[in-house]
Amino acid sequence: MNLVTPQAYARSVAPQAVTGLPADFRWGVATAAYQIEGAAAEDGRTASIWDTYCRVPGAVVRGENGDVACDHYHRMPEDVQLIADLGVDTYRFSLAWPRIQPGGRGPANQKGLDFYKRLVDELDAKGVTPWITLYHWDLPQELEDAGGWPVRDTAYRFAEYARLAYDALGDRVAHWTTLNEPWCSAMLGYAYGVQAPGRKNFGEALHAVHHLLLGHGLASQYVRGAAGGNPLELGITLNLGTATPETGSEADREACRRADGLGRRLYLDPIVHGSYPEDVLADLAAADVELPVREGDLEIISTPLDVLGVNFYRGTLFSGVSEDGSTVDPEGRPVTRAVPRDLPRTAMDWEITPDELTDLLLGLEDDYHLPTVVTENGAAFDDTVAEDGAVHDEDRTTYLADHIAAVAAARAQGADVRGYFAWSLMDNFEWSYGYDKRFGIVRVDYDTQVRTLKDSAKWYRDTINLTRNS
Ligand code: IFM
Repeated sequence: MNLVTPQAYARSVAPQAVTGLPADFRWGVATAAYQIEGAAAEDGRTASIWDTYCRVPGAVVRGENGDVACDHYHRMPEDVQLIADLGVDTYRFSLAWPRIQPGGRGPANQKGLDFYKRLVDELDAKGVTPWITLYHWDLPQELEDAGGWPVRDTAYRFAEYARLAYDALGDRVAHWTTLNEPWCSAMLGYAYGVQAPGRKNFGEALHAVHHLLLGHGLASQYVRGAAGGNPLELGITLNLGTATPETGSEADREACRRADGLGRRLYLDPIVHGSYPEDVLADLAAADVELPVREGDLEIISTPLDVLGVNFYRGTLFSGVSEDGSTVDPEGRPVTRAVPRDLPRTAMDWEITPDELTDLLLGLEDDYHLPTVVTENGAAFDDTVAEDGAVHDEDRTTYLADHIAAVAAARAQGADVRGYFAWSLMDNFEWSYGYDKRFGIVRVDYDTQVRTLKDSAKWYRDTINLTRNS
């Protein structure tokens, strides 16, 4: 197959190319604690499942880890200045649970809280709105040792940690996201074993799904109650894609139903409608898996939300038939096969499908009627540094421009999309890929920790400026 290379994909895009977004559209950049902070053993922080997983031989490219990462813990004021210089309204970051509540139990660690208080102070001083994610994958190792997300108690531990965080920062921060991408925590971490904690058990992964959602609901209940009259925008962020059938055949349509069921509806139906999708429960029952739902759980999980965070990277074409023509796999399970398309790809080998972001946002509007913010979108490309130190990442600029245009198109057709956050502010620790994949609009030289605005960052800054003043 002749797959289009990033070089062929890139084109020169002017900031004026983005039209149709209102002056009050929310613009942001996003990061996550373990990916940027470093200072892994400082000021009382204890190990998370990622600190442990990174030490498993072969788990992470080149055996890398987040011990130092972008050293953001020590360079935070300089990084906030960088964010302010980009002209964004909002900075989305996550709190490190093992920094705030070492070991996942007991009282708050004041030094951990103080770091985030200083961060919020810096953001306030620069006029940038903080948007907190409570959990971006760094479960305290002690809680994993006690069973991790497949165990019900972890949901209650998460709610307790949310209480500590909200009590410390809730009077100054209005935007709270409970979980980032629970599908990844559950499926990549517990079913496929390619992310921390690296288990491979489908049944346990599905128990993790329910307990993540329960933790989300319990934390949401607390935050809603504690907010009182304080301004609050509460949400959850999901990684979502679209599932397109390769043909109109029953098998391909069924494959899409299954993929959409396990990837999107399994999370959004209980959160928004208060029930798990019947067809997914039936598929799970056929695989001998039952969700550990107890009376009252679904009421907790469906605690009202103000906003849905959407992380979009790609859509997928699905077939219900394997390459050898079978509709079942060797274990007798129905085939759900991603079919590669002749499309441009990023350095992650992910297809670039901006039109499917429009489709996704319109589908969410139809099915769930929630205001949305694209809380992550961006791309890794193999950047090169020019002789003068600049990074001419036309491919990334093209990617951002096409996806922002896709958001504008969705809005024009009725989707209530209120913001867009670029992933990521700066190059960082890309989980199992280590430092190999660079998603930043700002380059990080990991030897010197020097930050350099890539051309995409300058384009983003100018685009925001133009949109705001249009
Ligand atoms: O880097 C990750 C992020 O932590 C979660 N969403 C996807 C990004 C790119 O893989």
